[in-house]
Amino acid sequence: MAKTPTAPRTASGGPDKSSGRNTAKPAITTTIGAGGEVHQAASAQDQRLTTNHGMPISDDQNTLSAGPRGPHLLEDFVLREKIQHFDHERIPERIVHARGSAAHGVFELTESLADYTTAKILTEVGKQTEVFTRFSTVAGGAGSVDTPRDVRGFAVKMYTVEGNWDLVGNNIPVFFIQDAIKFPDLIHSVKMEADRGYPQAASAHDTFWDFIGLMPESTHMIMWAMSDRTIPRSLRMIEGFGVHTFRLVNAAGEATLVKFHWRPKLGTQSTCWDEAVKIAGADPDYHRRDLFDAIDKGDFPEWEFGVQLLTQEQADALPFDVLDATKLIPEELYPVRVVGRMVLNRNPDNFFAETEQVAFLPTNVPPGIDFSEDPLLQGRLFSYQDTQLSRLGTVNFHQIPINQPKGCPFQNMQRDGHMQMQVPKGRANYEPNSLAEAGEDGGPREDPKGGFRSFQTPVEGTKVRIRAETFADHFSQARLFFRSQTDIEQAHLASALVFELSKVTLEHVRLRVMSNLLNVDETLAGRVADGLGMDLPKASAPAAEPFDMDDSPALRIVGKYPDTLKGRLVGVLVTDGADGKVVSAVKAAAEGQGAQVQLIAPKVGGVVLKDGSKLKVDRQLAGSPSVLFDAVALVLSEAGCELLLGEGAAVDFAKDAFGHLKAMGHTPEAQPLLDKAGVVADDRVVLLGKDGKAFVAVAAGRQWDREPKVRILA
Ligand code: HDE
Repeated sequence: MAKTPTAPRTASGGPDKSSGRNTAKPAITTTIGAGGEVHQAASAQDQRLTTNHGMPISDDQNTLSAGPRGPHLLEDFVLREKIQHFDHERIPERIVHARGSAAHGVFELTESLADYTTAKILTEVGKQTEVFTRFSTVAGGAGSVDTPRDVRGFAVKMYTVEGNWDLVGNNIPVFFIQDAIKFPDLIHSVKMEADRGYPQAASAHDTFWDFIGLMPESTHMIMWAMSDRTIPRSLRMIEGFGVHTFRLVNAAGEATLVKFHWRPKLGTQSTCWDEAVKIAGADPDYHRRDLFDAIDKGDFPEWEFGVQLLTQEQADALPFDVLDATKLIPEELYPVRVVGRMVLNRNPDNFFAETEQVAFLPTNVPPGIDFSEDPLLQGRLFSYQDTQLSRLGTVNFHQIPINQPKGCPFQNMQRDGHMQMQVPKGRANYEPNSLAEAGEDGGPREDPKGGFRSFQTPVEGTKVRIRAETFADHFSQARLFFRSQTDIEQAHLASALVFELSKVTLEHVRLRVMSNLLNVDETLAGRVADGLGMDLPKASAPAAEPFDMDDSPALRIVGKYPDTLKGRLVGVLVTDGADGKVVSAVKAAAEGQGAQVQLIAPKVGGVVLKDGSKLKVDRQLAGSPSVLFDAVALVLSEAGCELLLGEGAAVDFAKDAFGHLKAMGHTPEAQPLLDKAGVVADDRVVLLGKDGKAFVAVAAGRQWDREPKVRILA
């Protein structure tokens, strides 16, 4: 039986960040071993460096050699162990979702779903359940950048009292394909091309669009993938969706169909495409850093947890099949009922041990939650367990601390295997057994009542390889998505298509994609064709005639997010001779609205203000382009501005802030720089007053009507 794993703690009770390092002042470290035994390291003696087998090391700087200038000796087990361990540090990265960032937190239920499910996590209001949530990009490798145009994974492991519940979702509620058997093809097509090994983390290339054009079922997801959803501002600002239809099963054995949703309290927010591209160079770890920093500062990201519930009869009455993962259920038809919340409040102590080794399994559901027959989900139920075996290398991956159930014990008759960490006692490794009759421990037993039971769906059929006819409509919901967007979002979506297809070198591939787009919306197809400078082909023949649905405003981002600076970063560019009062006023005003503020100067050592005092700054200008901030203020002196006119990084700072539609506050002395950068005053370009109020009043959000002045959209 496993004991609850406990993170190493210092004597003061906080996570011990220095554990295992040679610190000047040794901490008292308490750890609980796999067998439950408590280890305490209290003295400097116990802080000493040892081999993996506990032998104290006298010299970690010099290899054992035959004389000071002689060859190394094979007997140096200290060197061999260290180098050999290092040689084996890497494990295979995930085939998809390789690049991820994660955090610990809690889930709390706010409304009981006891009428629908027996799962305790969904019935015990107020109970806090530990969670570990990993966000990811899909296509890029583990070392790729954070801001490609890509779907984001949103995987939550909830350590419930009835076993782990892994809700392994994405930030988009639908998927590219309907049947799991197409997944390897989809992923091969989007990853770097097989012969040339590029592009990394980008869908804008031949093979991806070739596959997409030939798979019209992907069209709805393509609408989402080309929308601003795939260039998020922050992982704290993305939605999460379980994607598939699942079942909730209540005490009477009745099932209700359910879709799961996570909604960020900060709203769903995005970057501009040009901004995302530039962030990739300026800070490849943009999202990872943002999440880590926010949690580190105590600014904990939070999501609402919601469900869409419907009976089988209600599902049958819909004009699409709820088992088809390329379809969503419009919230206007079945509203999202918010029944809980998740707060991420602790960064991982170790990236590899936790973020890399966490293994999500869609098969992890507590009793009372069950799968549907969605053919994509059915395939996933096999794939995840399987992939962990090659990634983590053993059937015992569930014993890795981050994967162990924390809310309850795990115990069964499975034994041995690579990396067995437990020491099971006794000889009851089979069942049934009658060892208890002789006074021995007979081990755990099945629980026919409380244990997991599959919902008894009646099933009958002929063995076939066939796609259900109810899956044939590939375009109606793509149309719904496009037509439900605001003008700004439609323009971004069309421009994204133009950008991606412009990177496609095979003309017939572009034409085929456009022939599918014609079935979505003729104006969209026309705008894309125009942007590409190509004639429109004939529409492809749809497998089922698309139909119009009522717009779903819930599918928009623009206009929906809260008008707040909370969770946002404001950059203040200062020069020598600047007015310190203005700097302080802007900082106080922005912080008062919940923003973080960073000061930037031409030199990291800081600036000398107008009154002769020295001001420390956080960043140096060349390494801090405005793409890293949500709004910027330029507090320049006349001489400082004069100097910056000859500094490309300063001109770009202003030009990009304007081009990315951000709020800009400035002192009158900054005007020459704004002029050089092509900044034209509008509602979000304001003079900085003594109190910073005018600036913070406009600092949240973007000046959308500026966009047509700075770029040509499709
Ligand atoms: Fe995954 N997916 N997937 N996927 N997926 C993996 O599992 C797979 C799908 C998702 O942070 C892999 O542990 C198949 C849909 C996330 O560790 C692998 C199919 C959705 C993560 C795998 C799908 C997802 C993965 C790779 C088609 C949204 C990252 C490493 C049937 C609902 C989890 C791993 C993390 C990871 C297979 C489709 C989400 C290979 C076969 C649909 C968030 O098992």
